[in-house]
Amino acid sequence: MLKSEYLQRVYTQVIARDPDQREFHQAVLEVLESLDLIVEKHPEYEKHGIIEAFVEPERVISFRVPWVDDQGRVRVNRGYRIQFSSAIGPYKGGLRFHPTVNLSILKFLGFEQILKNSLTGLPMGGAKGGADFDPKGKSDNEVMRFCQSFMTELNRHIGQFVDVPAGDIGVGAREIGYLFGQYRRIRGSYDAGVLTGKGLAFGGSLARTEATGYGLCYLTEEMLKCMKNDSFAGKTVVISGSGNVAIFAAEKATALGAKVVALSDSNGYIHDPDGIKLDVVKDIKLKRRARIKVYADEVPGSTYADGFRGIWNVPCDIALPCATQNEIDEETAKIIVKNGAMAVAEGANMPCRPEAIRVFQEAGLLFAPAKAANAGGVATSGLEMSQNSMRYSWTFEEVDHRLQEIMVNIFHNTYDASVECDAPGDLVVGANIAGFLKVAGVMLAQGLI
Ligand code: NDP
Ligand code: 2IT
Repeated sequence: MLKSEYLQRVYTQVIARDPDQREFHQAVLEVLESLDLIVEKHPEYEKHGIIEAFVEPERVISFRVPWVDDQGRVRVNRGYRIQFSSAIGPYKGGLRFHPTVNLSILKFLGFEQILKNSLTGLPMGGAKGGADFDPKGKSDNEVMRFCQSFMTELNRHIGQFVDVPAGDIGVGAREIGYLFGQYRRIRGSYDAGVLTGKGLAFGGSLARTEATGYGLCYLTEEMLKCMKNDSFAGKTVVISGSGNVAIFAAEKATALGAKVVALSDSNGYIHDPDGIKLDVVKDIKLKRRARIKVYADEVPGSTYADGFRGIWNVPCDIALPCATQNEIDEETAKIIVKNGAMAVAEGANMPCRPEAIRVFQEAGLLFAPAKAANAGGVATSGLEMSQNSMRYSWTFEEVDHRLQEIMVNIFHNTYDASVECDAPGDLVVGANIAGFLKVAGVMLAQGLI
């Protein structure tokens, strides 16, 4: 139950409107619990209906995506784009292609994206989209035909000043290339800034591929330094997932002196007590698009076990969940604590259930929430948009340096906000409030209501 009668009323209405959207309810409740600490000081929010508007997407687009498989059969998937908030800039956020995609998941992701993008300090609104299409086991040609069909519908809703999609689960450089090609053909215009995560030869930014994982480690390093006078050096790290975010988080954690000993995919996990060999992982996952299990076949001394949750039985100092939402529940969190971890930072979006976060915080672990910790990806997307507008490219070092600055600033703004609302060190509260105050201020200033 929320303390504020106003916030409780808004939350009750969110549930009544869409009773089945559990992930969305979860994301909204977490933010409203944080706002409960400040809402009394801001009667203007209720007067102007700010919270009611904030939890309702500006636009929800749903469409049919027909495509032809390699056997010549017509398949039909469902595509979406949730344009959640354009208060502080054009809608911005990734596209997810995964069989579990539905409105609840995309609304939670779009909602969190508003606050995450606000924290970056760059002018980007919040959005998310995708389809219940499973790229696994599909040929390149099938993926291409799917992307072309998806963009044939999506193109009318996006643009560099309107809505700028990027990648997420199941959408990487290959998919963005096909999507951009179709956009360009349909529109007859080279609008590089309409998508981010593009190939380097057609307007992509150096360091965008690495950005989410690197950014996660930059923020975590700053958190360790400022809150525990410590660092990654000499620490044992476990990272779930083995996709874009996980691989580059492992690369940066290793560069900062840590030893990464486990990675996973949706089938199981690998454990390499000597430290994961990233060149092998990159070859398996990025080049061969094979399963993580192959690592244990090829690297002596490493082991594979079925079941992706088992990875959290591997003891670590720092846990970086980088796979998907709600993979760490209360019981799993207790195992991580019992095994002696000191910090958890979310590379994935909402990988920890609320009860798990409580377990970490009550046990005194440092906890960095996704909105702050994984904002480096979208921040670098913002830098890609800047470079596209200038028709110019920065070097890897320039982009990486800006990314580091942004992540350090996000940590401090988040930490300071937690102190200001009497929850010092609670970065969940800090990220929600620091992100929200800016968006709410703009909604009031623009008179959206
Ligand atoms: P990828 O598609 O590159 O990799 C996803 C990884 O997570 C794979 O190892 C995949 O395993 C695993 N995974 C996906 N779904 C599930 C599931 N239901 N259960 C168990 N494992 C699963 O995606 P990203 O690395 O880009 O994304 C990972 C997370 O990071 C997501 O939460 C995403 O929203 C978030 N994120 C991504 C950003 C980006 O820039 N890409 C930016 C900020 C956050 P398998 O191969 O078996 O499916
Ligand atoms: O969740 C995320 O922040 C992303 N998938 C990246 C979005 C983006 O627009 O770069």
